[in-house]
Amino acid sequence: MIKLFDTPALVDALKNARRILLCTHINPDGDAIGSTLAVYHVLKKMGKDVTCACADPVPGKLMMLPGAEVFVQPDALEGQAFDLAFALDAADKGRIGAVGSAFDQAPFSVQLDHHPTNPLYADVNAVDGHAAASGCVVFRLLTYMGMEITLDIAKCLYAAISTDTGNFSFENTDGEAFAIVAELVRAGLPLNEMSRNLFLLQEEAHVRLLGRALNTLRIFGNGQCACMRLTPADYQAAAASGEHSDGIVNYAMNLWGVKMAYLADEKEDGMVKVSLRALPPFNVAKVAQKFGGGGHVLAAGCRYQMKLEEMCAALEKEMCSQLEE
Ligand SMILES: [Mn+2]
Repeated sequence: MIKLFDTPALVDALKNARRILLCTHINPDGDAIGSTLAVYHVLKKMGKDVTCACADPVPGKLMMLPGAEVFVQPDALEGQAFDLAFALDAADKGRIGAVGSAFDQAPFSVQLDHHPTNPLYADVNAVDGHAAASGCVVFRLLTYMGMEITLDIAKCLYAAISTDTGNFSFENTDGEAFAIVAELVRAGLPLNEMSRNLFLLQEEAHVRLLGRALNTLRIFGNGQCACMRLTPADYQAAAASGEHSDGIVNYAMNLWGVKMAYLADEKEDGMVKVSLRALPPFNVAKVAQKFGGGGHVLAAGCRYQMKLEEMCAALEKEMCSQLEE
């Protein structure tokens, strides 16, 4: 296990402080909330006065984590003084958003993170750009401190590590991630219940919207491309809003033989929001760029003003030209 250069200094800072502000990044994910809450439980056990803050609310599916209800938003920090500010999973200071002023006002700051681009913005920095999740670095910290992995901590660290590794399927999933989860299971982690909550349960509006999209599924490019579309009428019929389309494009992408896929989502203002996916050697960032968008080679998107029919035809022309290359 990698020993962090700054771990002893981080532990000293925690021991010496009485009032501690824990914070994490905007639009928090499982690693952000899970890592922060794991540290929260440890510090409470040490008798510290701890406040957890985030610029955005905790997402609904993470509210089942023990302690999730203690998070406050930045306005609740006004007039409060802290001895120490501790940021978790925030790749740079801008990522903590409106909690930044409270972070700056603390006389001493520490951070723990796993983003390789982290500029080491705190007084003490426990950063390992090779770790699969901030939750892995938190686990090392607790091991170093000799802290017991309680059931609450196990649940929080599982949420952190499982979400940042795409439920142990992304390229970053390493031996350490599995070794830590083995420890969490030994600590009593209810694996089936936790993974069902995090990865299977969906809102009704999402499933109804998916049903509408699946009805439009079309294959083209000799079976190598697939697409689906959504219109404002679909959102209305499904009682859905924008975030309910997350992940729908994958149903087109995950068909046997398909190499590129898109979801074209017509909006009320006449713009079409497009999500694109690909397998190597194809490049959907190039397709998105033609329409003012961008992203990664294998996952990209754009928003473009065009009639839905014409937009689909234009996208398909670009995708088919890659098949011929
Ligand atoms: Mn992370």
